[in-house]
Amino acid sequence: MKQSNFIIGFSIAAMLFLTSCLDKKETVSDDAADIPVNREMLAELTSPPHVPTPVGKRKAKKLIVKMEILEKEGEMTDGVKYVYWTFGGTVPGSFIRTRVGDEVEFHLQNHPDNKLPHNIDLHAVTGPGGGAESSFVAPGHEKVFSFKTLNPGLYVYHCATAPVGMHIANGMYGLILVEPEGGLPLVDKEYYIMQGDFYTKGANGERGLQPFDMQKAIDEKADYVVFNGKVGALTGDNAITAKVGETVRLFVGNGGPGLVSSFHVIGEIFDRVHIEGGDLINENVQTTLIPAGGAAMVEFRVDVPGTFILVDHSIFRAFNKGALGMLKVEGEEDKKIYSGEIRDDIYLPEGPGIQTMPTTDEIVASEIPAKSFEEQMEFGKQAYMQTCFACHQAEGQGVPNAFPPLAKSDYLNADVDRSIGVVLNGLTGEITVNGQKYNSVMTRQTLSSDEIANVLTYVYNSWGNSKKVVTKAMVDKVKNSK
Ligand code: HEC
Ligand SMILES: [Cu+2]
Repeated sequence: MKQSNFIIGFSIAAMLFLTSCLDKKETVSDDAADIPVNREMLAELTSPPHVPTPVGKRKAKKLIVKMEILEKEGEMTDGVKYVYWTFGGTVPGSFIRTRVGDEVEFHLQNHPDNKLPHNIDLHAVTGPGGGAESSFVAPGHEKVFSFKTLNPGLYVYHCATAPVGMHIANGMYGLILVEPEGGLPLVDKEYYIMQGDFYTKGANGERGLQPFDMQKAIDEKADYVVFNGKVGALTGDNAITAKVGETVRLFVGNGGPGLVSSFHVIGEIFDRVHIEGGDLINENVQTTLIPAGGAAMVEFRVDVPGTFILVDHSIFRAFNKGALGMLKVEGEEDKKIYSGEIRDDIYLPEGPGIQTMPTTDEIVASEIPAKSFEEQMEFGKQAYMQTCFACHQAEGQGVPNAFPPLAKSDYLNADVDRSIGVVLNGLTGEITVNGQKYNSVMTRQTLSSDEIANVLTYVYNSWGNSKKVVTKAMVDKVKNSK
């Protein structure tokens, strides 16, 4: 009896001792208030997708941040204009990089040409409104306030002027990083990416200057969901890059205003994720959830070359609303890690097994050649909806900066044999379609000569194209000419 009392007493004491130790650890942020600052420094601010130099071992400082608000017209996607409200002239706004214990003197400048007052709420601030109450600034004015960075992490900042949702929807958000003492571990490449949803009077793709649509925003029916403020901000020539063997850190935020992001990189696994931008690290992650008004630090090593597609895995947003970016990795292939296509076999479930069929010459049993133009169109449409639709879209309109249009395509219409070749063999490298450059990959389509004739006849006789008829003989001629 006595002994067990003693044991209980002892373990309670031990627990108290342990918890008081844990308490110590968790009050790190209070200690940060006492970190002394020496000297002043003007903060380096960068536009997305770039980030300022790491803080490394530098001591805490009085860090002067000068952030200018600009209301300016930009392009949401080809032919679609939008008036963005910005911190620093970009969406997302300039990246701010600090370390724990810095005393940030924030200068918020509202350009005299702007029409509206704005302010800033930084989630890294401990204080009323995250700074919003002290920073409300009219056009042609500058407000100054100061705060000490107490908690390390990656934080969102945004405008909080009424109607708050509208200011955020127009692009008023960005990221501020507070590095821990000694800095984050160094990596080879760092990039800044932020998702946002946009609501326009016209439907997705409707041309001209599109005003903000409050009702759609309230209903959370986004016309555009994009990375870095516009469709294609991170694709083609704007893709972020790395070399095989390098480590990459993405500072990913979500401005919202309405939607959460299921952030994923096709063909990569995140080695480490600072969940919600905080201290907790999860490893070996496929998709990380980034709340509206939240962030994550995502780290991985790139092991093989190729184009890796960044998406919001709420996948219609990626392929139909713009939430698609690219990471282009150059370097040596490693067939151990990824083989590439080894064989293309025909699989016949009723047959004796898998038969090797190196090319598409042979005709799949079920296929019957079309007897008339109408039948070619009908079969062609079926083939289109099964194979081409996913990339080139229902009306052949394509996806800006990713998949070229087939509708009214000058590239398609200029040369039938070349187009047959594209479907037969696939296509890589830079091409120009209707004045826009594409530099991507179309894989070889496994279709028979008849199917290729039908699908191209359908494409040529749809969406304002040149109405050519493609026959099996024409396809075979191209096939045998190489
Ligand atoms: C996996 C996505 C994908 C699929 C499926 C696909 N394509 Fe493509 N296609 C592309 C890409 C990407 C390019 C541009 C390649 C480049 O940049 O070199 C392209 C280019 C083309 C071009 C030349 C450029 C133009 O716009 O005129 C034609 C013609 C074409 N595809 C036809 C087809 C047809 C017909 C099908 C269906 C049988 C098809 N594609 C299926 C992705 C795809
Ligand atoms: Cu604002």
